[in-house]
Amino acid sequence: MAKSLEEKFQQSIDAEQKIEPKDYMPDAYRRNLIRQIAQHAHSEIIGMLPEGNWITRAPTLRRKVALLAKVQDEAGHGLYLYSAMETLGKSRDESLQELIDGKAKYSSIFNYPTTSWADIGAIGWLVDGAAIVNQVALQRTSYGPYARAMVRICKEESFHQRQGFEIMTSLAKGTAEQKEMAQRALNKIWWPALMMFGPSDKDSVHSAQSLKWKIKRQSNDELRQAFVDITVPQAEFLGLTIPDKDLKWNEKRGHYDFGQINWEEFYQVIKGNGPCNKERLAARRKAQENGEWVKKAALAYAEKHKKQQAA
Ligand code: FAQ
Repeated sequence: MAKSLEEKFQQSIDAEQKIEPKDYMPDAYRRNLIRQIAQHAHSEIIGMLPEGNWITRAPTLRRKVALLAKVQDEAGHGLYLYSAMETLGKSRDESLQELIDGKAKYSSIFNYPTTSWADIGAIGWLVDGAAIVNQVALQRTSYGPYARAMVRICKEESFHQRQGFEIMTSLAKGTAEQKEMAQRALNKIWWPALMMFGPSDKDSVHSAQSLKWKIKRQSNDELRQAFVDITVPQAEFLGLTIPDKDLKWNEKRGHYDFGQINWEEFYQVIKGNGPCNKERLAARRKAQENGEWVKKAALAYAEKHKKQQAA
């Protein structure tokens, strides 16, 4: 009996062949990818805000240049991701509108405030560190344009992580007050960083199908565990304490055991009730309004250029 299109599609996925924009794909695969890539792109753009807040207050010119470059890279990541999403037929304008209307999600982590310079170090170390663990796996995602965007993004994220870890090293090896700042930042960002990997596997809505389609290559809990295992020795190197009394090496499992995540907090944040959700969306809305004239001018110029080429 002839194989259905869906069966052939799954066969290509199982054979590790990349799906490209013009290939057949089930509608649900397309919708799921658009959802995940858009959420990812929005995270990059909203993610510029907490760190952007500290560019003018970076303690040295060297720190300022590095932070400026990092925040600019995040805009670039947003751009690659929106472009990958557009190959699936969803326009960037429509997707951005959903973000500023509060209908689209972006990573929960960016709804926490950055109140000290140490928070900038902890974001680079932990947030970019978590992003790398997730995104290294996504380099092997089944959709070609998303996988290729990830390769480039991972290279840049690794610079970001080192930038943060270097800030944390300076603070942790500095005065008692500086070490205390670093510890407070770790206390604040540790649990929200673990939440970045999404709900536990038993509560994840999309994981089973996404893993079957190889959109995701590892489950939320597997990635979270990998992040904990990588990060604990880094905290030890810094002489800082991870704020989890249940954290301990489990010889039998070959992994660290860790405490319960506050899922109530996670769901409140993704529902829009985190400490900075309203502020983040207001900032995006303002940027959209202020940039409208630039967009119009650029589009008018492109149109004029097209007419001249055609004449
Ligand atoms: N925050 O069924 P699942 C960065 C939602 S890195 C908010 O498990 P899925 C770099 C999820 O969308 C951060 N919402 O979902 C950077 C779904 O809701 P929906 C971005 C979350 O997709 C660093 C519902 O919960 N990275 O930005 C979160 O299979 C520094 C059920 O969850 C990515 O997006 C959350 N933490 O797994 C930038 C990576 N977790 O859509 C600036 C790509 C879950 O049905 C500065 N994304 N939800 O309404 C992924 O790998 C996946 O989408 C997961 C979630 C793992 C995030």
